[in-house]
Amino acid sequence: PKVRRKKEFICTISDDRGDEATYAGYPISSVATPETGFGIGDVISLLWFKKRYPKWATDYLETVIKTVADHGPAVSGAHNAKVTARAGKDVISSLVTGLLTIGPRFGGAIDDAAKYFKYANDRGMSPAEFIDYMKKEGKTISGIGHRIKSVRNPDLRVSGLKKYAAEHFPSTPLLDFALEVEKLTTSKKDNLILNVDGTIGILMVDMWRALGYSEEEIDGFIEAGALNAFFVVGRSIGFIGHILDEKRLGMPMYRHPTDDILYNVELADEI
Ligand code: Q5B
Repeated sequence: PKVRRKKEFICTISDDRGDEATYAGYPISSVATPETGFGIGDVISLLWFKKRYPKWATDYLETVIKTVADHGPAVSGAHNAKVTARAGKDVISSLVTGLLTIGPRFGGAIDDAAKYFKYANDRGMSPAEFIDYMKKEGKTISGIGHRIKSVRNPDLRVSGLKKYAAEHFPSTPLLDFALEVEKLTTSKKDNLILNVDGTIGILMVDMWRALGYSEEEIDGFIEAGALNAFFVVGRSIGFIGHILDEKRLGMPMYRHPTDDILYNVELADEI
């Protein structure tokens, strides 16, 4: 009998063995040129989720990418990327230092927002019970809160995403739940709004449910980190912009002013 050689790698998303490589079965030429009607949302749905999504869903993916592309030079990641570029490093090194700041507080709360809001909603918790549950767990609510945005200074990116969903999604039950949670959190503190990370993650769950995915499949996407990946792809565009800006401006090496640092050093004890 024939014995198949054990393969070291398995690939289920693309194939480069023919004349032309394919994305989930679609030849690149049928995806890449404008006249074929595929956008970057289609490329993502093919390569990340191995499905061709309807236009309302790929347009949502593209809306997310465009929405998170940049939020100015002051945010954690852009700051890191700028400082690194000014230390004379190349685009890739500078980009990576920016990306490494994406995490639970900055830009990387999307997966956990989807996870915890979905968890609460799946179990029929009320908004108040959810807030209580997170408090008991000793966790801040991912997707809630913003450093500068608040009820009085609303985040228009969030308004844009909500408007898109209202006009194009079949329904938004998880967003509706999150907005009830937001009513309670903002009644305690003005800046505890449903933020851009939270809105993206929660609407992604609503999108996947409307597309017919099972709860297990959606949980799998969240556990794999697929949602934060949207922030990574989108914000890379902005970080690269800031890095090129530094190089264009020929900015010198950055050193933080010492008068902005509280030096509080005591003589170390001897052991
Ligand atoms: N408190 C975002 O906090 C921030 C609470 C909370 C319960 C919460 C904070 C937070 C969850 C993570 C999250 C995504 C760190 C944010 C983004 C992209 C961005 C960024 C940009 C872009 C802001 C003060 C008091 C404390 C806290 C309580 C705060 N958040 N309680 N659940 N979620 N959120 N991140 O203002 O009693 O005084 O001790 O961690 O979703 O990253 O533009 O900047 O596009 O680049 O610094 O938009 O909300 O306040 O942390 O000192 O908290 O509020 O327990 O209570 P702040 P903190 P107390 S979007």
